[in-house]
Amino acid sequence: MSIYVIGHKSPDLDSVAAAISYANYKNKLENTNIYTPAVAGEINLATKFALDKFNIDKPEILENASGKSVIMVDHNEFAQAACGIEEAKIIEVLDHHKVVFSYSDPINITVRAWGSSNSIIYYLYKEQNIKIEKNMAALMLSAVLDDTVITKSPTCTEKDKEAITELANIAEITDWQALGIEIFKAKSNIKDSSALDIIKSDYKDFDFKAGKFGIGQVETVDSGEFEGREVELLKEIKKLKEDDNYHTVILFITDILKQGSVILAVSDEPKRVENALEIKFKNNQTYKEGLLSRKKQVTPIFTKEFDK
Ligand SMILES: [Mn+2]
Repeated sequence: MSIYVIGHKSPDLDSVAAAISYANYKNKLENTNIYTPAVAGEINLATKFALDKFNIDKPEILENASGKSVIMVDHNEFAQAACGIEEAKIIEVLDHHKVVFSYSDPINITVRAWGSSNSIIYYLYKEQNIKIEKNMAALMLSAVLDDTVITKSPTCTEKDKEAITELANIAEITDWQALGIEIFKAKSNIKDSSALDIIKSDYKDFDFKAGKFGIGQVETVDSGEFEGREVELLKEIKKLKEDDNYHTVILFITDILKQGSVILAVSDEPKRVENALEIKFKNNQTYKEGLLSRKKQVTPIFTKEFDK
């Protein structure tokens, strides 16, 4: 019997790396091999880059979690989890997002308000004195760099910075900033990506009282790659909204060097979205200086406005 360790749908690098590193940790801790990393969908460009670079296998895709034993990592909302999660046996949760989790059985839940799931997992390895292989450390480091936007994100904590320094040591990577830039360059390489791939590369559903929200974010070091694709992206956003009955679908194209986001949105209540984010749309798009983090600067505001 396998226990699947799995991150959220539209998996990002932290989510996939957490599945791999936490399964490895649990297997070593319990001297077993029942913990199997899995992904809830196709991996994105940053994830592919890191897995290829550090020679780590892509986890299998778990199409349906129904009837399976599962550890949820890097998420705790059923709206973001693999299909069939309602009928899965949940063993454990490890995460760094706002908690909306509720379950019928007592289980272990590890949540820290840190910048990356892999920072938490790193501290567990350390606490238990479990050796981290060089390539595993490099993958975990990549995930922390990605989730904390190379420490520039407002979500980055001292714990994340410590994890970065120590993981870089173990991985024998002297210039972790350069690795971070490489990861974000891989993400910006979207020439061959369809509009839907771009929207879904880091995309989360939220079930608010006002309705279902889909919030996508692309972080780039070269927003020029996205210029001229706004119309095509908006067309896909509109289609997604209609097909899946969303209240709002919104995409943030965040330039981490310019420190701001282009925002594309289609909503049942665009005025409320404008007021909440203190923006003004023109043809369903706008730019917001200083907006970098979905988790810190968007989700709390939307929860307050649309989940009351
Ligand atoms: Mn994460």
